[in-house]
Amino acid sequence: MIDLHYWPTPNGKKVTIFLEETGTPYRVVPVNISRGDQFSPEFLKLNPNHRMPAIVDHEPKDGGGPIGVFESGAILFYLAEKTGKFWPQDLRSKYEVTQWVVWQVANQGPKLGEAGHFRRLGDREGDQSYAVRRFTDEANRLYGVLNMRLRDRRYLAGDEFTIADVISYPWTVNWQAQGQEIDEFRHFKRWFEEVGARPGVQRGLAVGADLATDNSKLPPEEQERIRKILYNQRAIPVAD
Ligand SMILES: N[C@@H](CCC(=O)N[C@@H](CS)C(=O)NCC(=O)O)C(=O)O
Repeated sequence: MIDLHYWPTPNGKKVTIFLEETGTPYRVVPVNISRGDQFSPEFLKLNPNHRMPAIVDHEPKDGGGPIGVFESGAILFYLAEKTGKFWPQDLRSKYEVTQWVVWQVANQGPKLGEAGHFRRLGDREGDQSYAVRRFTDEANRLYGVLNMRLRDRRYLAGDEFTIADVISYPWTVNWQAQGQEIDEFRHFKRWFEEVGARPGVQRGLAVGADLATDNSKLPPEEQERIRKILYNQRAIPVAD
């Protein structure tokens, strides 16, 4: 059995989509990031970077003790290797997929995350117009990269649905909040609709819907408390 340390955000949904698509049994362990669960001593042992998702596989392939894995890209490589699904292993296909998984975690995730962050912030912390323009433009550039890539292939790595699609899709669901217009990206839109229609993807996206809260509907003091947890993070002191 796999324990999935999870909260329903785009990074978490990358893993639920994989698990639902492949029918891999798992158990959700909620990590309420608005409450600060990511800083608990137990979670820090699993991921010193205090971010979900993370997994613990209690039945690893080598027959040894439980294995913990953090970082969504590493988790998808691990699960794809374990199940033999969505990561073809011939040399050329393998690296076709690998480079797009790494592209997602190094480019699409961080930049779209910052686009959403600064666009939501308003002027609470002063004038954000440069940051909003910078990250909305970066988001636009990255949708352009997907659009160009999908112009002449069905999925990101070719004819087959792979972990490159699994990892990139959940970040595109909120294209409006990232300041984009989907009709500008015709080839991307075709892929977005096709991937979004897969039942496994829909099930994966829905996991934890009961856990999610719309923070913008909470009382102002509660919103402030959550902002302090999420947006004022500095190094955790380490004992000598
Ligand atoms: N590069 C990491 C990013 C994970 C990440 O940023 N997770 C966010 C939620 S989407 C988180 O746990 N945030 C907690 C916090 O900001 O304290 C991955 O791909 O797994």
